[in-house]
Amino acid sequence: PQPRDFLDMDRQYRQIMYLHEAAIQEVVSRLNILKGEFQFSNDRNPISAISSRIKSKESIVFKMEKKGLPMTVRALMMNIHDIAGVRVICPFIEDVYAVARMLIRQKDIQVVEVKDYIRKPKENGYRSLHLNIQINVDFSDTSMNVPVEIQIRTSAMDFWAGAEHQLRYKKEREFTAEDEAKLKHCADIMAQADQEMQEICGEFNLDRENW
Ligand code: 0O2
Repeated sequence: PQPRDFLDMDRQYRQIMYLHEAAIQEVVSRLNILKGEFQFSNDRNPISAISSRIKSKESIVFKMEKKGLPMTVRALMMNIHDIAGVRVICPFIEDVYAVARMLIRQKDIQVVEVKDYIRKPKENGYRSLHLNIQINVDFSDTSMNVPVEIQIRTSAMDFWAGAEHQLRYKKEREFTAEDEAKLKHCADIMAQADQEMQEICGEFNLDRENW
């Protein structure tokens, strides 16, 4: 490649990142509106926390490599759907589904795929509800549908996923089968706690089926 090609690639990469940053702003803003609405109405809040991230360059390259894809703009846009990531933490399991419904019914949000790792946890015990959506973003002279991965989970699920992620990426020590089993056991404890908390929530009449 010529030096000018490098400049072109860099510009295209920054453009793609900007598109996704704009989409994150849209989604986070809608979630903040919902969160604020529940604060205002003095009801309990199904949203405890909202965070977001743009996938790092390293993580993108690693994923493209894993999928055996060429590092082109087209391949990137077609195959990596979690460049923009938004995470929502909820107190109770049913809140996770309630928040998902609130998002899905919004106009100009299209659901591309739902991965329910709560009803069907991953083998290692990972639980979370993933919504792969496209949100319409207006720019100066055009509007575009941009993909965003929204992960919605309880605090217990988030505690486990955060800790597991840290351990998995520790370079000093290989992840053994025994580690996997111990972590799976912890995931089961979290799932049990979530279940019992949900039951208590029901007993206090805090379930809101029409949310
Ligand atoms: P990071 O650092 O969060 O960016 P696809 O996107 O459909 O090609 P993929 O990547 O398997 O396939 O999608 P999936 O299953 O929806 O998972 C994507 C993201 O979910 C991961 O992103 C993690 O954030 C989270 N995740 C999935 N499985 C696990 C797990 O076992 N443990 C933890 N801690 N998180 C998990 P990345 O790209 O792996 O990482």
